[in-house]
Amino acid sequence: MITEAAPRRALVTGASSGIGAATALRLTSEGWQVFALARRAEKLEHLAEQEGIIPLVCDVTDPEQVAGVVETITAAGGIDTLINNAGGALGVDPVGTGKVEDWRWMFEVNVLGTLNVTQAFLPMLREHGEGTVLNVTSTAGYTPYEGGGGYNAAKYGQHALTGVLRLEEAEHNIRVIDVLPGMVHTEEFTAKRLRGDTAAAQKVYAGVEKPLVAEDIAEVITNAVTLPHHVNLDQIVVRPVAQAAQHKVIRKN
Ligand code: 8X3
Repeated sequence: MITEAAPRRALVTGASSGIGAATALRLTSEGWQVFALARRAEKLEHLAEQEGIIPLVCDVTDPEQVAGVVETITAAGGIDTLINNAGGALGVDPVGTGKVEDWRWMFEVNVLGTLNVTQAFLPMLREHGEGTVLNVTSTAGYTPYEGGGGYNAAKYGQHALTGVLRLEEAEHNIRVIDVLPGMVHTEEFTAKRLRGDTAAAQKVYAGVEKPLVAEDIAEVITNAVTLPHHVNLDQIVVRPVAQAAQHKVIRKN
């Protein structure tokens, strides 16, 4: 008798735009069922139309809201894969003058958001028997750069959390993957970091012929989570060719 394998099921946080939205779309195009999580309902509308995507509104920094999402997803059949993508940067100030509230926000969303969602879903992933956690951190998580300040600190923190989780959860057969993107040209990331200064945001990518786009990272994520479960790509650093290192970006005029 031929039986069809059950579809894989993932939760993607920060799914309303950029890497998160592209990942939700890419996974569903491969037959996955995806719970797409974001803070703002109206930003999820475009995904709600996609077959295979179930949008869920939730702020990952609020443990009560996250607990509600666990209930909803449990009732809907659960997940085998958690993709912690929610995060972001705010400001490019030097350490000497950086704003504590910016640092706090970055720590909340990148580190504590990942912690909240991971803690909430670990029992489900352990019970599944072949769970996967994939955290989207950043090259800012292992290379400091001027103006990186709070973002570097937060991403180093999230990167460390990811490494510890891999060590602790191996005995529960949960693989833990760290994807560290470099320069990715998305609608929101740099605009938010530069507090809406879109002209300055454009300059970040000026002359870079082919920065990465969200779909590139979505492809990397999809490949990593669809490999046989015993294959764990611990850390995947993804940069455009034009960004050989944080400080070395090839720009053409
Ligand atoms: C984004 C990469 O280079 O802006 O996470 O720090 S970078």
